[in-house]
Amino acid sequence: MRPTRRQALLTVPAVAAASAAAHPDGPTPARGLTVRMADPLNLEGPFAEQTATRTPTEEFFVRSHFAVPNLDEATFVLEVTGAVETPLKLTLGELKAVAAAEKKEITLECAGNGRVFLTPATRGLQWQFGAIGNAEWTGIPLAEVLKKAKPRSAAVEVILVGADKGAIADPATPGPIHFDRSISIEKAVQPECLLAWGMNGKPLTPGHGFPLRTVIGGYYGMASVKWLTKIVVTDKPYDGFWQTFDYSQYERRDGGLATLVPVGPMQPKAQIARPAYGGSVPAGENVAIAGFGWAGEKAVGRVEVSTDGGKSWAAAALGEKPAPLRWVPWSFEWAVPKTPGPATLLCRCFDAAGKGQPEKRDPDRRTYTINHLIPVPVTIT
Ligand SMILES: Nc1nc2c(c(=O)[nH]1)N[C@H]1C(S)=C(S)[C@@H](COP(=O)(O)O)O[C@H]1N2
Ligand SMILES: [Mo]
Repeated sequence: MRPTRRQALLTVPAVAAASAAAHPDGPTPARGLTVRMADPLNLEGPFAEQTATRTPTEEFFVRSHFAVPNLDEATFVLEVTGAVETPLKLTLGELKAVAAAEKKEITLECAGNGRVFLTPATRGLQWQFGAIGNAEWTGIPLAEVLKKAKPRSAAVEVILVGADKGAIADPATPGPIHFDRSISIEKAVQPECLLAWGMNGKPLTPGHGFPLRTVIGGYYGMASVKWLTKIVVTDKPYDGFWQTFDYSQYERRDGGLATLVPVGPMQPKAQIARPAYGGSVPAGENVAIAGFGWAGEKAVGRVEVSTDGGKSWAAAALGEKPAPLRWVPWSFEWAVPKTPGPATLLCRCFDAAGKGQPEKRDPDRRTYTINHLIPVPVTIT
């Protein structure tokens, strides 16, 4: 039986419901992930238990539209084709020799993170707070491979194609299609766009894209294509399934007409990890409210907390020096009132340029880019 919306929301992610064998990335970790979909396996990370800045790989959310493709490192080839002077076919060894390996800490947030909080309820995976994680990725800049392939002067976009594929019923696809996404050539040559084979110092796990994926820093997760086997440089914008039917929003009004645009840059957002959503706090004591804030391509400027449902706000203390592309931990010491009863906590993030979060949900964003303020109910006991 499907849990109700309310149950799904209040479920504490203790131990995954899937058997250990069903986990593509080894034994189910003790701290547990929540299964948002069993087949293909989609897992939500235990955000309420996230304490370190780096998310351990076994607690990192998994978002896959199709079954994990079975790729062999020994026979793996990355093809670079389309509007380039020099089409390439690179083995993993050849790819690694293109440039010096780099390590970059980058936060990935699924564009649907927080979807369970949308009213009315929408279709799509009902993520709460845990479709986000921060890892150290090892790879080379996508720019280095593009430089080698020499994009033609007319090139405008780079399509990143995954090896996974399947047919979708609604809206129907013309048979099985791959997962793919395009990004502009301007974004593709930025240093935060990696072809990565390592995650947290180890080879990618099957669920996270073994043996090669892209990590497109500052963009929502859908751009970070896993199981990357093909790069197509194009001289016109791509209108593939994953940026028209899916992962698009009404961002523009061209001549007053609502115009769909592919979802792109991660927006400023902060989330409360502790106290947990729906949890309780002891009356009259000091309690740490703690969480993470991020701002995509920009660094976090500040995070603020409200313990009175948004009437008043105070600055949270940042646990680290903020930097672009990765989240920053924050905390706030709350003197909990002496009277038992319900309380509503809120947090909000501003990027270094002062851009904050919208108070209310903007329906133009369909079911993506969810960064309006989300009240966290707690009970003072
Ligand atoms: N090939 C492929 N790449 C993909 C996906 C996919 O289904 N197939 N899902 C995307 C989405 S929507 C997200 S949010 C991220 C999640 O990365 P993760 O599973 O490593 O956390 O992968 C992206 N890359
Ligand atoms: Mo996603």
